[in-house]
Amino acid sequence: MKHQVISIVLGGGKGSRLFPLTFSRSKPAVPIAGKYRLVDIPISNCLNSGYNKILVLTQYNSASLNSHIKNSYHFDIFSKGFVDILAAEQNVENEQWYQGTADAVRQSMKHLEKYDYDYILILSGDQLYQMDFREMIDFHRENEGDITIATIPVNSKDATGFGILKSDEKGEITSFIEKPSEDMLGDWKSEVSEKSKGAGKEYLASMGIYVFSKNVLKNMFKEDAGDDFGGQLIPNAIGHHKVLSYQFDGYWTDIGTIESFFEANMDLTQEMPQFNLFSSSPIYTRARMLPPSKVNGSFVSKAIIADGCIVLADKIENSIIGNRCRIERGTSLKNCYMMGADYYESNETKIDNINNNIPNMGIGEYSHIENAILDKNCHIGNHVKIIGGKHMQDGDYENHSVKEGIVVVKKGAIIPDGTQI
Ligand code: ADQ
Ligand code: ADP
Repeated sequence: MKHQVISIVLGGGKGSRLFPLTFSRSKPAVPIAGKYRLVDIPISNCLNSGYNKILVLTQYNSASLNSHIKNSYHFDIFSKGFVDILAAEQNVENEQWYQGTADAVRQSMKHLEKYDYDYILILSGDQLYQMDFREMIDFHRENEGDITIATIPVNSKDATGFGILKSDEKGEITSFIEKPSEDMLGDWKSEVSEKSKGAGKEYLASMGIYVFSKNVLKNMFKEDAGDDFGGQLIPNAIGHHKVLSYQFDGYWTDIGTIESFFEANMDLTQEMPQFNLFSSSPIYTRARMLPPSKVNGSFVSKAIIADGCIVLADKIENSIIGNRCRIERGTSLKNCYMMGADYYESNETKIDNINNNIPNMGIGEYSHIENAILDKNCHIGNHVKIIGGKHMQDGDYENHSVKEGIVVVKKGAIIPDGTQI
C-alpha cells in the first residue's frame, strides 16, 4: 500500500527580519520572482513530489495569505488534496501563541487526527530550492529512520546560522548543535564530497526539513521534548531515536532576511540562475489571466518581466518586474525587484491622482532606481532618484527602510516627483 504523507509548512513567526515586507502581510505571502509568493515554493515541491495534503502554519493569518491560497490551490474532490492555513489560535487549554517551531506543530496535531498518515514532512516557509521529497521519504523508509533531516554542506561563515551535525558512516546523526559560534566550530567538520571540500563547505547543516514517523513525533510531544526543532527537539532525539541525515546536493538557500531575499531574487535574473524557474517541475501560483507584457523602446538586459506590464523605460538591467507594473519613458532600473501592483488604476483614479498631486501607480518619467525593492502598489513620481548601496546606514522611515544597503520602498508608498533617496 502506498504510504501517506502530511506536509506542514512552517509559515513563520513575526517575520521581523523581512520587515517592512512583512508589515501588513504574513511571511508566506511575501511576493517573490515577479509572480509567486514565498509559500508557493514548499507547496510546489510537495505537489511535484505527489504529496497533496498540506498545512501552512502561521502566526498571522492575513487576508492576503488566505486569498492567495484560496485562489491558487484547487483540487478535484477525488484526490482528497488540500492546502489549509492554520493560524495560531488561543483556546481554553492554551492562551499563548506558538512558542517556537515545534510548539507550532504540537498545537496543530489535533487538526491532523482526522487524516490517515504514516509520515509528517516538516518544511520551512522561507527557502528557495527544488527537491523531490519522495526520495527523502524513501530514504527514511529504507533505512528505518525515526527522524530524517535533510542536510547540506556549508562553509564556516554560514555554519554559525544553522544547526550543524555529525553523522556516522551509515548516515545516523551522532551529534547536533544549533547555530554554533565560530570558535565552537573546531570539532564539527564532516566527511563531504571533493566538490564541497574544494568549495570550503565542510560542515553539514540542517536544512530545517524533517521527516518524522507518525508515532515518534506524537510521543516526543507527550514527553515535552521542547518548543523548537533546532534548539531542543532534534538534539533531544539524538541517542533516543534513529535520526538520519539525508544529504541534498542541489541548490538551496534560506531567504529569511532582506539581504538573502534580495540576493535570491537578483540571482534569478542571471543567465544561468541557480534556481531553475524553467523546469519541468513547475512552481505553482495563482492563475491571474493577465495580458502579456508590452515593452516599447527600452533596453532590457538580464530582466524578468512578469505579466500585464507596460514598460516604456529607457533601461531595465538585472531586475525583476512584477505583475501589472507600469514604468514610464526615460526611467532606468538596475538591480531592482519591483513587486508590481494588485490592480490597474482606472481613468477616474488617474484624474484624482492629478488633482491630488499623487503620482500614478508604477514609476513615472526620467527616474533612476538602483539596489532597491519596491513593494506592491507604489506610486513613484517623475525625476525620482533612489540609489541604494553599502554606503547607506540601516534605518526605517515613513515610506522606505534601508537594510544592508538595500532600499525597500514600502507597500503603497507615495514618492513625489523629484524625491532623492
Ligand atoms: P531557523 O530558520 O533560524 O533555523 P526558525 O527561525 O525557528 O529557525 O525558523 C524555521 C521556520 O519556521 C521558518 O520558516 C520560520 O519562519 C518558521 N517559524 C519560526 N517560528 C515559527 C512559529 N512560531 N510559528 C510558525 N512558524 C515559525 C532552522 C533550524 C536550523 C536549520 C535552519 C535551516 O532550527 O537547525 O539549520 O532552519 O534554515
Ligand atoms: P499583497 O499581500 O501582495 O500585498 P493583497 O493580497 O493585500 O496584496 O492584495 C491582492 C488582491 O487585492 C488582488 O487580488 C487585488 O485584486 C485586490 N486589491 C487590492 N487592492 C485593491 C484595490 N484598491 N482595488 C481593487 N482591487 C484591489
